Amino acid sequence: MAYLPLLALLALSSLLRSTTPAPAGLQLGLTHVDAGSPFTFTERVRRAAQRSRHRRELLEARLADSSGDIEVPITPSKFEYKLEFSIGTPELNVTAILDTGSELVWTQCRPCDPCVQQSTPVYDPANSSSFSRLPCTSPLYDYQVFKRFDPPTCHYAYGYGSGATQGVLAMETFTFGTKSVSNITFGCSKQSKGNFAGTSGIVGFGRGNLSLISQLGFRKFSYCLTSFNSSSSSQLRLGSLATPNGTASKVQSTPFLDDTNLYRVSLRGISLGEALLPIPNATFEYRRDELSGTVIDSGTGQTQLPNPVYEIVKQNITSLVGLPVVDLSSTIGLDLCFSVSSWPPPPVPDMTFHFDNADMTIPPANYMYPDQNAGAFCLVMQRSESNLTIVGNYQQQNMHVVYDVAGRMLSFMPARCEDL
Ligand SMILES: *[C@@H]1O[C@H](CO)[C@@H](O)[C@H](O)[C@H]1NC(C)=O
Ligand SMILES: *[C@@H]1O[C@H](CO)[C@@H](O)[C@H](O)[C@H]1NC(C)=O
Ligand SMILES: *[C@@H]1O[C@H](CO)[C@@H](O)[C@H](O)[C@H]1NC(C)=O
Ligand SMILES: *[C@@H]1O[C@H](CO)[C@@H](O)[C@H](O)[C@H]1NC(C)=O
Ligand SMILES: *[C@@H]1O[C@H](CO)[C@@H](O)[C@H](O)[C@H]1NC(C)=O
Ligand SMILES: *[C@@H]1O[C@H](CO)[C@@H](O)[C@H](O)[C@H]1NC(C)=O
Ligand SMILES: *[C@@H]1O[C@H](CO)[C@@H](O)[C@H](O)[C@H]1NC(C)=O
Ligand SMILES: *[C@@H]1O[C@H](CO)[C@@H](O)[C@H](O)[C@H]1NC(C)=O
Ligand SMILES: CC(=O)N[C@H]1CO[C@H](CO)[C@@H](O)[C@@H]1O
Repeated sequence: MAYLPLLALLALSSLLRSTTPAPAGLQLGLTHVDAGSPFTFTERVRRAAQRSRHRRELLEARLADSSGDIEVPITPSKFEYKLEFSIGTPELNVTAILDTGSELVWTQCRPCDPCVQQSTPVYDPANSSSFSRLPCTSPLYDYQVFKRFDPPTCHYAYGYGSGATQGVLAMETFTFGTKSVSNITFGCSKQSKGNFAGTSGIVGFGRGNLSLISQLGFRKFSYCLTSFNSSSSSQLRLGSLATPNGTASKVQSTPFLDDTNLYRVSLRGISLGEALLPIPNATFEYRRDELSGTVIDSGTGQTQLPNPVYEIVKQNITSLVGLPVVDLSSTIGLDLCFSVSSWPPPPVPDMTFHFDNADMTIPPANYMYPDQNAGAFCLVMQRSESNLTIVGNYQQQNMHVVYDVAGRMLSFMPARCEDL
């Protein structure tokens, strides 16, 4: 049986051939999971803080064990943005999570037991003329990301921390906006558990061959996330539309490092204003077989910094702000807040993440959070016990972020995402 995974590897790319030529580019709206919710601004920050922590646990578990069967403590949702599209013929509208940290595309399929609650009707393959199940002999069942069954079964299983999906592999027509693509390979989930924010499933935008971006044959995708407090939706662009805009000097690019499904980049240092923080650069180094290095993610809200890095950032921000520190971790979920008695709080400089060959400079609004109700001014980042750094989406607001998957390059530039 040892030859099977190898066979799966070799055969996979030829198995994943959707037959309708994909359009040159696609543009889709992205909605934050808390958009339209009754939560106050403070509650949204606290919820994002909680999700971010759980998301880190999920990514860490995935890096430690990539074989699909992952269990971390019971948690709320670990995802941040969702998109809309439709499945089948006739089309059924669904919403699903955008996940740059995984590759499988799946949706709940009737009959399912247990099903998780979703806000749209559950897709029924019996109602769709374009559904076709993959044969049980398909080598895809042995694909590396899936849990192995012994003896082999005609089921896939894929884990998301406390959540999971299990079902059959199939092909179906997916319609994005007005553009339909037939024979997308997906997981038809017969058993789902976890919190998927009321959506029908997940669309993986990871680096693997099963991800939507790979199946559509697009070389790249991008997103532009509107302000955290904005009611406007954000944008996801695929293919030719995901092109860096603006003058060459504003576009910064850093290569993706090889290795995992996750989008790894090389972070070298952090500056506050003009001052490079005294962080030993070995702290950011990527050491294989260790939870280390840096990942850029759309599904993590708040940037996760290794404890020694967090401490240096904290000390420097504390001396810059010069206000009394208050612990609001139980109410806002953030570790570093300052008590503000007169508004506005003192100005802070831009922060720069120095990546290999590229500087990501973010304005104060992308890392400090003023909460007038709580009388607090807080750093929107979290400390991590591991050495893994995750650049979260709060830090990526109002930036056009291009993932050139085929060219192995991350590019970004400031943008007014609401105006796109
Ligand atoms: C993905 O597909 C490419 C060719 O399209 C192939 O070279 C590569 O081995 C495949 N990767 C996996 C993990 O199957
Ligand atoms: C999709 O795949 C099915 C099963 O392999 C095949 O019968 C059908 O012709 C394909 N559809 C298109 C549009 O190529
Ligand atoms: C499905 O979504 C499209 C695009 O948003 C919309 O035009 C259409 O009315 C929706 N169909 C149903 C049945 O809700
Ligand atoms: C599936 O088809 C049945 C019978 O036509 C219909 O009652 C049901 O609403 C359909 N369900 C979905 C999810 O399309
Ligand atoms: C750390 O700094 C040293 C000396 O400046 C340099 O040679 C090395 O390449 C740096 N390492 C990283 C990972 O940036
Ligand atoms: C949203 O955040 C921006 C930037 O921090 C700020 O200028 C704006 O006033 C905020 N809007 C609301 C409604 O809080
Ligand atoms: C983080 O990396 C440092 C070396 O830079 C090492 O001493 C430390 O043990 C690592 N921490 C963890 C939790 O792996
Ligand atoms: C790029 O610039 C053009 C023209 O200014 C604009 O229409 C388009 O929306 C911009 N796209 C992005 C991703 O910024
Ligand atoms: C400007 C400033 O406060 N810099 C400090 C940043 O933190 C390091 C480590 O605590 C100090 O050595 C710097 O003086």
